[in-house]
Amino acid sequence: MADNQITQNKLDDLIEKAISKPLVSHIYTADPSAHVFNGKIYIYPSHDIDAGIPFNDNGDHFGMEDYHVISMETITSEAVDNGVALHVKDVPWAEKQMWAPDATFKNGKYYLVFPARNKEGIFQIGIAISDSPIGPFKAEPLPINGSYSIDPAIFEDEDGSYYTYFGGIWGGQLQKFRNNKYNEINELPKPNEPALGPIVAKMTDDLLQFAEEPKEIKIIDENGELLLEGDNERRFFEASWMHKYNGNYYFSYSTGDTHFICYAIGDNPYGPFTYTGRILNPVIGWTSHHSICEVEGKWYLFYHDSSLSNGVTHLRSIKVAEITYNTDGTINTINPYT
Ligand code: FUB
Repeated sequence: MADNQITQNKLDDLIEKAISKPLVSHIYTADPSAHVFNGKIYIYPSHDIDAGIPFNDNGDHFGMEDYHVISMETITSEAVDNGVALHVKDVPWAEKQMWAPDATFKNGKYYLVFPARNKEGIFQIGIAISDSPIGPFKAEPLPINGSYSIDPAIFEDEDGSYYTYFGGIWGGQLQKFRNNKYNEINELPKPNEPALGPIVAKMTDDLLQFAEEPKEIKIIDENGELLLEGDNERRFFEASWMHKYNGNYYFSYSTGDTHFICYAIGDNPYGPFTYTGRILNPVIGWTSHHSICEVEGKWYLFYHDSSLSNGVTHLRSIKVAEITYNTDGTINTINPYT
């Protein structure tokens, strides 16, 4: 939704009709990655602040500096802010812009995976470790070798393998990379060319490095053709997430400039994934970002909007809504303002 084009009356009406309230309202939060650890819900969001940087297409106004972990005893419980879990000043390789993180658990340790710009202004992805799901997390001295771009989502498959999905175009810099190599002259494909795909890499056993060369994921249409760059209501923009439902792999993502959360289904973690539909219609605010998590046998979409800040696009709030599946495995689209 083009937040700067909406009238105040329309905004008030949408806020009134919102299907969910912000989970926390004392700070701004976004990009929620939700997990259940030991029977309790933990949400790993970005922590939005007003860094005083003017709005641009590069997302420079998203000047976040730290992460807070939000926890909930149950899906209807009060959401608790557990304080600063990691600050950019404690990440040796990072300079700024602590964007959308995720977390996972293995062998008694919790791993926060997060993007930030390095001292040369290039986004990379780092790991920080804690004994507790709420941190504090200690950052590794260097980013993951060969990592780039934004929005990492780490997925544990049923065989115990872990995969990190990542990437985002425009401010997320994915268009500067081809075959995992940076070149300043690279730009987005033309509208009639295949869109850039998200990237996936299996992780090493210690979850600190990629175990393989990252691979570009194919998102195809119903005829098996790659989605085109001009197909911006369906093509990948940012905000990767992976979940498994009834044995199928659901890759979900944001279409960015058209503001949908969509999904595509495959039969293995690498794809190809066939575009299937929309999970979430546009929210108040430019960005849309989500995670999908099963809690006590029901499935939930964690997402954000800018209702609490009255439409300020970089001051967002995390929310949750139940998602439902049809018998054919399709997901019913959520309209965030009924
Ligand atoms: O929060 C900063 C950026 O906005 C994220 O990395 C994107 O997914 C979008 O939500």
